Amino acid sequence: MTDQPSPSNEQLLALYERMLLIRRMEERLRADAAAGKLPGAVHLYIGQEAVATGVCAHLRDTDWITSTHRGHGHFLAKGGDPRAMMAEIWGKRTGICKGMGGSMHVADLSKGIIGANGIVGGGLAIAVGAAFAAKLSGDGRVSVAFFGDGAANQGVFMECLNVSTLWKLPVVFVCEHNQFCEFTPSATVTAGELADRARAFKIPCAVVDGNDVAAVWTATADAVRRARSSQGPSFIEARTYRIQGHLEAEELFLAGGKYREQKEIEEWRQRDPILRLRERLLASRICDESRLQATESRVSETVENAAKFAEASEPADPELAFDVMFVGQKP
Ligand SMILES: Cc1ncc(C[n+]2csc(CCOP(=O)(O)OP(=O)(O)O)c2C)c(N)n1
Repeated sequence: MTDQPSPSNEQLLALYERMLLIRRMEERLRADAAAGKLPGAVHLYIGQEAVATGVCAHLRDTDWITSTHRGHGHFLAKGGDPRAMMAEIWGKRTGICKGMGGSMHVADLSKGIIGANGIVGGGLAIAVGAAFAAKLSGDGRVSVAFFGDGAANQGVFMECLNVSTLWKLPVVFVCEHNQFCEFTPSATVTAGELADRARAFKIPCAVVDGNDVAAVWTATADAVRRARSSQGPSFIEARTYRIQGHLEAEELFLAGGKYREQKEIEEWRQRDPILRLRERLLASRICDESRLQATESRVSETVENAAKFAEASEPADPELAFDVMFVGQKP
């Protein structure tokens, strides 16, 4: 369709920088995890950066997102502070949740990031609740639920589609179909097309190449416009691929078992969303190599700064758990 909006050249450059930031932060975390420096599990988003970036480019600080156990990319795409996120993952008191949440619970209410979530499908109903609040207050806020293809098999997804349609809530469901639920290929546990589940409620759907940030951007422009103009929910299925393991050091869980072929991973590497945009920027002369190098240096500096900050910070205070989580339960 010709009348669909597409990102301007400047917007493409901004999308590139944000994707690169997510990638380089996670590469750093991958190295830190391998070196045994991180206190908990990390589920990396490498390969899926175009989804969070293309979607969040349309959101304001006052809009809400809910995320998953694979939430670093969503946090950064929504404008979360890289230093505070890194320190949180390191379990430090300077972390965005004072080191009480860790990788799977990064949240920043001031940026509308109402939580990554270790419960698969847990963010769906929270996003719908936030959309209900937005509708009641009539303040034009939009709520976005990021979730995986595995989460789409949870019953709560159907409840959310139902109530958000009925009440015309300003919510966008963004399903990141990255092909796997832990060590299980999605195709073996998922019947039919995911978008058909939303179509059954007459929710407008878009199935897009989740490794093409411009395609994600365009689909989201439409969905967010509908949400802001009180036209109810939308569903976007972004087809992508998880390049890293389900979590770092997954081989310890697999104990020699295998759930995918290396060849498949290599094929998807050829469709890397960042390299694809890089090639497009250069081929269409939107920028030259030197500008991309400047972007790379800026991003490296941010990552280095965040990593140093995290490493040098004080560990989280265990006593704080009784003030913020287990209130009144101190033994
Ligand atoms: C309610 C619940 N059931 C099971 C798990 C264990 N678990 C963690 S991640 C995961 C797979 C999730 O797959 P998907 O939603 O596709 O997200 P992806 O890991 O692919 O990003 C499972 C089953 C959990 N955390 N919560």
